[in-house]
Amino acid sequence: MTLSLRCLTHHQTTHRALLVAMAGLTAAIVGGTPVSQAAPLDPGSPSVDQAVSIAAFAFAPSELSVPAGATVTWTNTQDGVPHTSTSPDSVWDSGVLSTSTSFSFTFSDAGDFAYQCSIHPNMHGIVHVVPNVDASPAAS
Ligand SMILES: [Cu+2]
Repeated sequence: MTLSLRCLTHHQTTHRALLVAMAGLTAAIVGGTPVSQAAPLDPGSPSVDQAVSIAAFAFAPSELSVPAGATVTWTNTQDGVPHTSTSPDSVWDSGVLSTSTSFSFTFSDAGDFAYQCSIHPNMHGIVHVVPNVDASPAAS
């Protein structure tokens, strides 16, 4: 009985070691994937949230790309001037953002979403939402 118990223990140890090795391999594959963006994607989280500041009567950056599922947060950093982040297609509307207030919107669908400040219609921005491609290798 002692012998068979030891074998069972050995088997479990080997199995666990194999799992660890596989996890390391997966991490190596993901880590080796070329990343074109400056901020590397976190394999554990498909969302890459972005921040847009509103200052000097402009959105900064006025143009950005995010994967579907990402949340964009606009923050009015301009002293004493209210702004909005408003989709003309009513996809979102921040309402009036006074100084130092923020508004967040999560983009579920891919597409190009132009927006403007409803108070200052000459302020324009656009969010490019790209399809969220799962970079992790298929488990087989
Ligand atoms: Cu404005």
